[in-house]
Amino acid sequence: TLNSFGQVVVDSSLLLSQKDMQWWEDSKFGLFIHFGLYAVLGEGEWAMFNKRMDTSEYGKLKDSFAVAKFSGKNWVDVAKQAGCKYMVVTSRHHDGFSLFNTSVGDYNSMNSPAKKDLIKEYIDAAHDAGMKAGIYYSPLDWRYPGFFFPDLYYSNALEMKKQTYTQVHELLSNYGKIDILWYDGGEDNWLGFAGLMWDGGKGWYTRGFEKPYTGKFSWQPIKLNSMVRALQPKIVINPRSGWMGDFNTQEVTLRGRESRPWELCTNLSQTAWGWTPHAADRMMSLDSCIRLLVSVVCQGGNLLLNVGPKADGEIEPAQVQRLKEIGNFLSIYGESIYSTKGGVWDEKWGGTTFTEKAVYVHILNVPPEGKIMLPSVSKKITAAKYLGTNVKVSFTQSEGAIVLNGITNKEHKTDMIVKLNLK
Ligand code: FUL
Repeated sequence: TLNSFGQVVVDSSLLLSQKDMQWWEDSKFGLFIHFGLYAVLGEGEWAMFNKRMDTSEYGKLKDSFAVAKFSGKNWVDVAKQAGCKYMVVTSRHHDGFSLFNTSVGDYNSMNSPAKKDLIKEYIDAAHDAGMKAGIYYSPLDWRYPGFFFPDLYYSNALEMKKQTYTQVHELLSNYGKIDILWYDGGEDNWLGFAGLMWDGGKGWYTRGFEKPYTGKFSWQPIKLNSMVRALQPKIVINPRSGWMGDFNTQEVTLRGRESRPWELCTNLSQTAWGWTPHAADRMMSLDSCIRLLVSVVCQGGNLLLNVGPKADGEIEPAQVQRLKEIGNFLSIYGESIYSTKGGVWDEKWGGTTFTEKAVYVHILNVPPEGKIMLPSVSKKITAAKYLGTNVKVSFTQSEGAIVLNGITNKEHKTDMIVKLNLK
């Protein structure tokens, strides 16, 4: 259960039960939304850091944050049309600007021309639509010089930590039921991060690999998440607070099957998580989206696909269109995705998903001899057809194996799905 930084606190006492995780595991597909001041600049959500902007310079973006086209309902509608069963929206990224009504300072959307609590509008709309609602929150805040060096900048470290406890408390108290808490940048080992570190505008430091930080300025992730469980007992928590969380995250690169629930997050546009002017030009094709979703689900994971709305709060029509196309695929073939378990996976041709009643063979590449061999199942196969058609597929079932024959690319689609009915 190592995270991408190599370490998380492994402690299973706060974990949700399998039963309480079931809806999340069945969901398979979620919509991630990165929105904040960075959308105004259009250079990605890391712009403040990448351009070495200090808070007063970057903070000016607040005056243009008007979100004239923002509609929480619209975001939720887009997710629904995409076939997503849950959403995760940034309430505050590493730049420290909050999209909600908070008692911590005035660096938030209430004090911008937007004059609204975007998180409230989003959560209300999600509740109305029966969409599972998740919140992304970054404990890490670039506004605090020395964020990488809590042992050198005590007061900043303490303030940042206090802010995290207060804001997480607000987010989980003020909006009713929250289904997912998606931390980011709260791994407890910033001191172990190698390379060049920005000290909030005061200068740059180089640090080598060191041990994870567990000193007194640590977030104390067990304590933090005990508070979370007390406020929202059934909330699904990711591992980026420094505690292992209820599932593992993979980011952008698909690493494949894991021994516990897992989710791949990636971006529809191959630019940045926050909006850029090139976002629509660099979107994944529909084929790539479907292949990715199928690859993830055959290996037992969830896909959390991101879009970054424009500064005015609108998700670009071209991106909405692509999401709808995915939704269209799911409206026809969803039974082979939702509420299934991951089966076999073979880079060469594809993989399987299964339920009690069926095995779904996802053929992403037609094999040369038109033949696919699968490990056998204890139940009897009563029929084999291309999903959504009446076209039969010839097969044999023996004790050792299932063999599908005569698979051709005649009717090749991105994902040819053969449904094997089980009895
Ligand atoms: C990363 C962040 O640094 C990115 O900006 C983005 O939010 C991604 C989902 O997680 O760690």
